[in-house]
Amino acid sequence: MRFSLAALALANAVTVLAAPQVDPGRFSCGAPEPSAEHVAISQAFAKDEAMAIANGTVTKRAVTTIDVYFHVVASSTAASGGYLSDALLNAQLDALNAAYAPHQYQFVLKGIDRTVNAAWAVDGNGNELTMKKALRKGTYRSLNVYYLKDMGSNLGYCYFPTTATAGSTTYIRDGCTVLYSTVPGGTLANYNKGHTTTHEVGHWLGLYHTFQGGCTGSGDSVSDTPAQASASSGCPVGRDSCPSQAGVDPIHNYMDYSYDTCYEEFTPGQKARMDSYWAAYRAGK
Ligand SMILES: *[C@@H]1O[C@H](CO)[C@@H](O)[C@H](O)[C@H]1NC(C)=O
Ligand SMILES: [Ca+2]
Ligand SMILES: [Zn+2]
Repeated sequence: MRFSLAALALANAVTVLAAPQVDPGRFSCGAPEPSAEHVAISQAFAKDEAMAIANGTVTKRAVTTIDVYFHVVASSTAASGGYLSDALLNAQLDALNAAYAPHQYQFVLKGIDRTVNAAWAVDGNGNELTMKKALRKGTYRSLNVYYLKDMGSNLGYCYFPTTATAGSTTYIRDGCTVLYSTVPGGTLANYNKGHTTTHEVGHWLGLYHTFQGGCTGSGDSVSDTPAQASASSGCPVGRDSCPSQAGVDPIHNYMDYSYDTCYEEFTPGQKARMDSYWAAYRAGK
């Protein structure tokens, strides 16, 4: 599909261009720009979602349970090499579940594996597919998260749901890659409560950034997230980057770029969108 190829090209472009250090003052996500085709799918979903939100169907849905595999890809067995402990990974799972529980999503940890590989532990040097081929588990409805020692200037990236034949590049690539130090208790100040993973999993479930598309047009294709000109940084309460549009910036939304302590919510519209993508692309796979 064109989307997969575009995503692949963009993801490569992002990682190749990534600078060799993280700016601790700034969240940066390397998820690919959604293709026009993907945006069209989101907009087609929006019509049915509006009705389902209005008539209360969305909140009455059963809990969706998602199997999770955490893959630790470290440069050494030292904590500073990215070798995350079970305690830290369990805290990460708890943070993820706390964020998604109000929206009837539950993540069940099915496995943890750890690999010491200095090349794989650095994102953006052409090893992504080889690493994932070796480590990916479950099916297209299973969430695979790879915690790497070095992500360049990104804190994480993830792939949107799409049509993926088992064994294809799109399928193997599917999942989220996250900087190890963002887990709860991790060393990255302001981003160490586990919500980089929450944000990336939002992409995995079909959500775009709240600032997608800026102030005009369909934005993130979700009607109850106010339009936003650009990513927020920190926790700028009252920021109103699209003054001619309704609402202040959704700085507390997990799909903005705020500090972990600033993040609070997904909206009903985002919950409905995740359900739409889940039903169409991942459920039953
Ligand atoms: C609510 O809306 C959804 C989505 O359009 C629809 O499938 C469902 O039948 C509606 N339920 C009721 C009770 O109206
Ligand atoms: Ca919106
Ligand atoms: Zn993102």
